[in-house]
Amino acid sequence: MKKAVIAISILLFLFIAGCSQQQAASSPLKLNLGQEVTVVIKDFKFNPAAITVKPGTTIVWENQDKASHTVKLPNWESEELFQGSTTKKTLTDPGTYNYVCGIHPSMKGTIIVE
Ligand SMILES: [Cu+2]
Repeated sequence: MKKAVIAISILLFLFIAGCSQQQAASSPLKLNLGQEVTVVIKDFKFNPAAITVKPGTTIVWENQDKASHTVKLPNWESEELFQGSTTKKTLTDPGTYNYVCGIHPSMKGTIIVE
């Protein structure tokens, strides 16, 4: 009886160890959920213009200009941001995201998700 309990315990341990290893292998990326990075829009510039973040980071853009701006990524555009307003976007897929202001396309920024 005691041997059976020990055998079951060992099997259970191996099973759990196997499961957690499999999980680690299938999700190599650690998401940075809840983390925020702020980009200030001022004098018709994104500041900082280029940032590198971990997957799951939320980017917050804050417009301090009197002029309105937007944040236009390849697959998403914010609504018009008036002075003092913010918008945010969470990026989970690794890659390089070049973006512009939809109203003033000469304003450029880059987010690298690695
Ligand atoms: Cu603009």
